[in-house]
Amino acid sequence: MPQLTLFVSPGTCARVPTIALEEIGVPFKTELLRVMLNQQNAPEFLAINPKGKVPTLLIDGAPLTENVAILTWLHHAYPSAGLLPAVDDPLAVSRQVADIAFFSSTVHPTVTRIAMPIKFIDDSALSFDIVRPKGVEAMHTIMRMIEDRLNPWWYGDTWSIVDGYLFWVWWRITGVGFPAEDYPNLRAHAERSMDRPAIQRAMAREAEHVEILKAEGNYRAPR
Ligand SMILES: N[C@@H](CCC(=O)N[C@@H](CS)C(=O)NCC(=O)O)C(=O)O
Repeated sequence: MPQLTLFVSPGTCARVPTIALEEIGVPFKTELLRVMLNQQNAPEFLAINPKGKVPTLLIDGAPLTENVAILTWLHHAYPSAGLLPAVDDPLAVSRQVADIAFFSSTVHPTVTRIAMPIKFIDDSALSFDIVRPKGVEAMHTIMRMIEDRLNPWWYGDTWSIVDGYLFWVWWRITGVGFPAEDYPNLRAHAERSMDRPAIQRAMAREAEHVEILKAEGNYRAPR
Protein backbone atom coordinates (compact mmCIF):
# COMPACT_ATOMS: atom_id res chain seq x y z
CA MET A 1 0.00 0.00 0.00
CA PRO A 2 1.59 3.36 -0.99
CA GLN A 3 2.27 6.06 1.60
CA LEU A 4 0.00 8.99 0.77
CA THR A 5 0.51 12.61 1.85
CA LEU A 6 -1.80 15.35 0.63
CA PHE A 7 -0.79 19.03 0.78
CA VAL A 8 -3.88 21.05 1.67
CA SER A 9 -5.12 24.44 2.82
CA PRO A 10 -8.57 24.91 4.36
CA GLY A 11 -11.38 26.11 2.09
CA THR A 12 -9.45 25.28 -1.10
CA CYS A 13 -10.07 22.73 -3.82
CA ALA A 14 -7.76 20.38 -1.89
CA ARG A 15 -10.97 19.47 -0.07
CA VAL A 16 -11.98 17.38 -3.11
CA PRO A 17 -9.14 14.82 -2.95
CA THR A 18 -9.44 14.89 0.86
CA ILE A 19 -13.05 13.73 0.42
CA ALA A 20 -11.88 11.14 -2.14
CA LEU A 21 -9.28 9.72 0.27
CA GLU A 22 -11.80 9.65 3.12
CA GLU A 23 -14.29 7.84 0.86
CA ILE A 24 -11.61 5.28 -0.07
CA GLY A 25 -10.81 4.80 3.61
CA VAL A 26 -7.07 4.38 3.07
CA PRO A 27 -4.62 5.84 5.64
CA PHE A 28 -3.22 9.21 4.54
CA LYS A 29 -1.56 12.27 6.03
CA THR A 30 -2.39 15.89 5.31
CA GLU A 31 0.26 18.63 5.29
CA LEU A 32 -1.05 22.13 5.98
CA LEU A 33 0.22 24.91 3.71
CA ARG A 34 -0.23 28.42 5.11
CA VAL A 35 -1.43 30.52 2.18
CA MET A 36 -1.31 33.65 4.43
CA LEU A 37 2.45 33.08 4.66
CA ASN A 38 2.67 32.23 0.94
CA GLN A 39 4.09 28.81 1.85
CA GLN A 40 2.80 27.46 -1.47
CA ASN A 41 5.52 29.57 -3.14
CA ALA A 42 8.32 28.81 -0.66
CA PRO A 43 11.35 27.11 -2.26
CA GLU A 44 10.79 23.91 -0.22
CA PHE A 45 7.28 23.49 -1.65
CA LEU A 46 8.15 24.65 -5.17
CA ALA A 47 10.73 21.86 -5.20
CA ILE A 48 7.78 19.46 -4.80
CA ASN A 49 5.25 21.29 -7.01
CA PRO A 50 6.77 24.12 -9.10
CA LYS A 51 3.22 25.36 -9.82
CA GLY A 52 2.84 26.32 -6.15
CA LYS A 53 -0.66 24.87 -5.81
CA VAL A 54 -2.72 22.61 -3.62
CA PRO A 55 -3.75 19.87 -3.94
CA THR A 56 -0.46 18.05 -4.33
CA LEU A 57 -0.43 14.35 -3.52
CA LEU A 58 2.77 12.56 -2.60
CA ILE A 59 2.60 8.87 -3.54
CA ASP A 60 5.55 7.16 -1.83
CA GLY A 61 7.22 10.58 -1.92
CA ALA A 62 6.57 11.28 -5.61
CA PRO A 63 4.25 14.22 -6.36
CA LEU A 64 1.08 14.09 -8.41
CA THR A 65 -0.63 17.43 -9.12
CA GLU A 66 -3.92 18.62 -10.65
CA ASN A 67 -7.29 17.51 -9.37
CA VAL A 68 -8.12 15.80 -12.66
CA ALA A 69 -5.03 13.62 -12.39
CA ILE A 70 -5.23 13.01 -8.64
CA LEU A 71 -8.92 12.05 -8.69
CA THR A 72 -8.66 9.78 -11.74
CA TRP A 73 -5.51 8.13 -10.32
CA LEU A 74 -7.26 7.51 -6.99
CA HIS A 75 -10.23 6.01 -8.85
CA HIS A 76 -8.01 3.63 -10.84
CA ALA A 77 -5.81 2.76 -7.85
CA TYR A 78 -8.81 2.04 -5.57
CA PRO A 79 -11.61 0.99 -7.96
CA SER A 80 -13.75 -0.65 -5.29
CA ALA A 81 -14.22 2.72 -3.52
CA GLY A 82 -16.61 3.81 -6.29
CA LEU A 83 -15.25 7.33 -6.74
CA LEU A 84 -16.75 7.09 -10.24
CA PRO A 85 -19.33 4.67 -11.65
CA ALA A 86 -17.67 1.51 -13.03
CA VAL A 87 -17.37 1.73 -16.84
CA ASP A 88 -15.00 -0.02 -19.25
CA ASP A 89 -15.85 1.48 -22.64
CA PRO A 90 -13.08 4.04 -23.45
CA LEU A 91 -15.63 6.64 -24.50
CA ALA A 92 -17.48 6.31 -21.18
CA VAL A 93 -14.14 6.64 -19.34
CA SER A 94 -13.34 9.81 -21.32
CA ARG A 95 -16.78 11.24 -20.52
CA GLN A 96 -16.03 10.84 -16.82
CA VAL A 97 -12.68 12.60 -17.31
CA ALA A 98 -14.61 15.35 -19.14
CA ASP A 99 -16.87 15.76 -16.10
CA ILE A 100 -13.93 16.20 -13.70
CA ALA A 101 -12.11 18.45 -16.19
CA PHE A 102 -15.24 20.60 -16.51
CA PHE A 103 -15.08 21.27 -12.77
CA SER A 104 -11.35 21.93 -12.76
CA SER A 105 -11.06 24.00 -15.94
CA THR A 106 -14.44 25.79 -16.23
CA VAL A 107 -16.20 25.81 -12.86
CA HIS A 108 -13.15 26.35 -10.62
CA PRO A 109 -11.85 29.42 -12.56
CA THR A 110 -15.36 30.90 -12.25
CA VAL A 111 -15.24 30.20 -8.49
CA THR A 112 -11.98 32.16 -8.38
CA ARG A 113 -13.57 35.21 -10.04
CA ILE A 114 -16.21 35.19 -7.30
CA ALA A 115 -14.15 34.12 -4.29
CA MET A 116 -10.82 35.84 -5.05
CA PRO A 117 -11.67 38.74 -7.41
CA ILE A 118 -8.58 40.64 -6.24
CA LYS A 119 -6.49 38.13 -8.22
CA PHE A 120 -7.77 39.79 -11.41
CA ILE A 121 -7.32 43.52 -10.79
CA ASP A 122 -5.11 45.57 -8.41
CA ASP A 123 -8.01 47.53 -7.02
CA SER A 124 -9.97 45.93 -4.19
CA ALA A 125 -13.15 48.00 -4.67
CA LEU A 126 -13.25 47.41 -8.43
CA SER A 127 -12.56 43.72 -7.96
CA PHE A 128 -15.68 43.38 -5.78
CA ASP A 129 -17.77 45.79 -7.91
CA ILE A 130 -16.87 44.45 -11.35
CA VAL A 131 -14.96 41.15 -11.34
CA ARG A 132 -17.16 39.39 -8.78
CA PRO A 133 -20.53 40.31 -10.38
CA LYS A 134 -19.29 39.13 -13.80
CA GLY A 135 -18.18 35.88 -12.14
CA VAL A 136 -21.59 35.50 -10.46
CA GLU A 137 -23.30 36.01 -13.83
CA ALA A 138 -21.14 33.30 -15.43
CA MET A 139 -21.74 31.02 -12.44
CA HIS A 140 -25.53 31.33 -12.77
CA THR A 141 -25.27 29.87 -16.29
CA ILE A 142 -23.22 26.96 -14.94
CA MET A 143 -25.44 26.37 -11.91
CA ARG A 144 -28.67 26.43 -13.93
CA MET A 145 -27.25 23.58 -16.03
CA ILE A 146 -26.15 21.64 -12.93
CA GLU A 147 -29.48 22.28 -11.15
CA ASP A 148 -31.28 20.64 -14.10
CA ARG A 149 -28.88 17.70 -14.20
CA LEU A 150 -28.86 16.64 -10.53
CA ASN A 151 -31.07 13.59 -9.88
CA PRO A 152 -30.25 13.63 -6.99
CA TRP A 153 -26.47 13.16 -7.65
CA TRP A 154 -24.47 14.04 -10.79
CA TYR A 155 -24.71 10.43 -12.03
CA GLY A 156 -28.25 9.80 -10.77
CA ASP A 157 -28.62 7.38 -7.85
CA THR A 158 -24.87 6.89 -7.39
CA TRP A 159 -22.71 9.38 -5.47
CA SER A 160 -19.35 10.10 -7.15
CA ILE A 161 -16.35 12.34 -6.60
CA VAL A 162 -17.92 14.74 -9.16
CA ASP A 163 -20.46 15.36 -6.38
CA GLY A 164 -17.56 15.93 -3.99
CA TYR A 165 -16.21 18.56 -6.40
CA LEU A 166 -19.65 20.19 -6.65
CA PHE A 167 -19.96 20.15 -2.85
CA TRP A 168 -16.76 22.21 -2.55
CA VAL A 169 -17.79 24.66 -5.32
CA TRP A 170 -21.23 25.27 -3.79
CA TRP A 171 -19.77 25.72 -0.28
CA ARG A 172 -17.15 28.15 -1.59
CA ILE A 173 -19.48 30.38 -3.63
CA THR A 174 -22.45 30.44 -1.24
CA GLY A 175 -19.97 31.23 1.55
CA VAL A 176 -19.28 34.56 -0.15
CA GLY A 177 -22.88 35.37 -1.03
CA PHE A 178 -23.77 33.50 -4.24
CA PRO A 179 -27.60 33.40 -4.04
CA ALA A 180 -28.78 29.87 -3.24
CA GLU A 181 -32.55 30.59 -3.34
CA ASP A 182 -33.15 29.63 -6.99
CA TYR A 183 -31.41 26.27 -6.70
CA PRO A 184 -33.42 23.78 -4.60
CA ASN A 185 -31.66 20.73 -6.08
CA LEU A 186 -28.24 22.21 -5.30
CA ARG A 187 -29.28 23.11 -1.75
CA ALA A 188 -30.55 19.56 -1.21
CA HIS A 189 -27.36 18.20 -2.76
CA ALA A 190 -25.25 20.14 -0.24
CA GLU A 191 -27.37 18.89 2.68
CA ARG A 192 -27.29 15.29 1.46
CA SER A 193 -23.52 15.54 0.97
CA MET A 194 -23.06 16.58 4.59
CA ASP A 195 -24.76 13.32 5.66
CA ARG A 196 -21.85 11.34 4.22
CA PRO A 197 -19.43 10.24 6.95
CA ALA A 198 -16.42 10.66 4.62
CA ILE A 199 -17.36 14.28 3.96
CA GLN A 200 -17.85 14.87 7.68
CA ARG A 201 -14.34 13.48 8.31
CA ALA A 202 -12.86 15.66 5.54
CA MET A 203 -14.55 18.73 7.03
CA ALA A 204 -13.28 17.79 10.51
CA ARG A 205 -9.70 17.62 9.16
CA GLU A 206 -10.16 21.09 7.69
CA ALA A 207 -11.65 22.43 10.93
CA GLU A 208 -8.53 21.23 12.80
CA HIS A 209 -6.36 23.15 10.33
CA VAL A 210 -8.52 26.27 10.74
CA GLU A 211 -7.98 26.06 14.52
CA ILE A 212 -4.21 25.77 14.02
CA LEU A 213 -4.20 28.80 11.70
CA LYS A 214 -6.34 30.85 14.09
CA ALA A 215 -4.06 30.02 17.02
CA GLU A 216 -1.07 31.16 14.94
CA GLY A 217 -2.84 34.31 13.67
CA ASN A 218 -2.56 32.97 10.12
CA TYR A 219 -6.27 32.54 9.38
CA ARG A 220 -8.14 34.75 6.93
CA ALA A 221 -11.91 34.19 6.71
CA PRO A 222 -13.46 34.09 3.21
CA ARG A 223 -15.31 37.33 2.36
N1 LIG B 1 -5.61 23.23 -11.80
C1 LIG B 1 -5.38 23.01 -10.40
C2 LIG B 1 -5.76 24.27 -9.64
C3 LIG B 1 -5.25 24.24 -8.23
C4 LIG B 1 -5.47 25.58 -7.54
O1 LIG B 1 -5.72 26.62 -8.18
N2 LIG B 1 -5.36 25.57 -6.22
C5 LIG B 1 -5.49 26.79 -5.45
C6 LIG B 1 -6.40 26.58 -4.24
S1 LIG B 1 -8.09 26.25 -4.71
C7 LIG B 1 -4.13 27.22 -4.92
O2 LIG B 1 -3.29 26.40 -4.64
N3 LIG B 1 -3.94 28.52 -4.80
C8 LIG B 1 -2.74 29.08 -4.26
C9 LIG B 1 -2.17 30.14 -5.15
O3 LIG B 1 -2.67 30.31 -6.27
O4 LIG B 1 -1.23 30.81 -4.71
C10 LIG B 1 -6.19 21.80 -9.90
O5 LIG B 1 -7.32 21.62 -10.40
O6 LIG B 1 -5.70 21.04 -9.05
